[in-house]
Amino acid sequence: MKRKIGISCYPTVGGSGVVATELGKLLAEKGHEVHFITSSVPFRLEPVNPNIYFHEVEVNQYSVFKYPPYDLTLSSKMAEVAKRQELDLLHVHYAVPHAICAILAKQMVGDSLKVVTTLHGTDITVLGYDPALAEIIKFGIEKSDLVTAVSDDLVKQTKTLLHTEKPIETVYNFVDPREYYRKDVSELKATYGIGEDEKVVVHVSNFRRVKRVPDIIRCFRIIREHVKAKLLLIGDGPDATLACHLIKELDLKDDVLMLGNQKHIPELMSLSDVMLLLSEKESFGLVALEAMACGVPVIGANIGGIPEVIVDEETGYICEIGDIQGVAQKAIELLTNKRRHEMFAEASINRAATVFSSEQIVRQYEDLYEQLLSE
Ligand code: GMT
Repeated sequence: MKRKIGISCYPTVGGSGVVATELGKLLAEKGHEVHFITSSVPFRLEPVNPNIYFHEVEVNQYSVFKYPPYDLTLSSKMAEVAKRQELDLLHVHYAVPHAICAILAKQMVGDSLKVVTTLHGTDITVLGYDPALAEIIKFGIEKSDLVTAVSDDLVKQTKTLLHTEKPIETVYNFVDPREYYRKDVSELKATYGIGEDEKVVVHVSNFRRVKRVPDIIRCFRIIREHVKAKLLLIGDGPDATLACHLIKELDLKDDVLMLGNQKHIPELMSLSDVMLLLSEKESFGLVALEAMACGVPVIGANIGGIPEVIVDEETGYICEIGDIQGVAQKAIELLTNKRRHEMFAEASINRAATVFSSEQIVRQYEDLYEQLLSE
């Protein structure tokens, strides 16, 4: 059945915003009416689709407020859009503030409006430890009509940390195979000044401390001692300056390309040979999946949802956090053993297409919506 769905997320660069936006786009393609209710146009919301609407949450500044009331404005906007457009449900990404705002909106609209909350990680693995926020996160989860999380590990962590019995469904993140596949980019490689004979190691993140970008750079130093290679660092964030200093200090300037935030991720993945994702917190690791879909084996940390995405010794390797030497050795092995690299690349593509295909995951969300709305 075609439904009217409101979606709220953090619209800026980041896995949760990407997943929420891609989900909205795919639901719209399938004929559902999708209303994005966010502070700005989500950055991946590009193609035109008559089923997609955007409602901007504009927070007015009043001198009586020390802090602009974003959460209240969002709740009010959600309620207004839900009433006007007769939405069936609000699918919100992150418990705080989005689930809380949706619950408030539901109180304004009435019980027929359902609230679906997807947990992406940081609200549990970081904010969940903050005593000032734990209670409200728990409230947001328990009062939602349906809660999903992006990995089994996140489900487990949420239940343990917040002491909640609320059923939480795992719905994995996904990639759209029409966008994420290995492309022919031999010319592009040359435009980046990367030689035909050079291997490419890639890392994509928001350069927060938890991503352990210095570990990536230190690993690359060891890799480069054995293999002719370049390191692509994609993304930006608090540790970008630290990364620059370390690159200089380790005399790697000529072999590291710091590209900042980039839009054409499938093309950049397609010129890469191995991805490193060595975070100390990662509920899923969407970038690992994006790499796999483009035939790039990933070496990831044994943390959070990463081992649910990467199959150790099959699509990549799982290493312990901080094991720089071990990661470097695995990377060198993959970059120098052509047969093994081909096997891992093929297995990565297959896994992305079977376990994490957008078609399958979007259907899973649709089935959950239907179950909820027919209760
Ligand atoms: O990783 C981040 O810092 C960004 C964060 C977000 O809100 O986009 O990512 C979280 O959600 C992604 C999409 O579900 C997951 O792939 C990331 O693993 C998760 N990040 C963390 O758990 C640290």
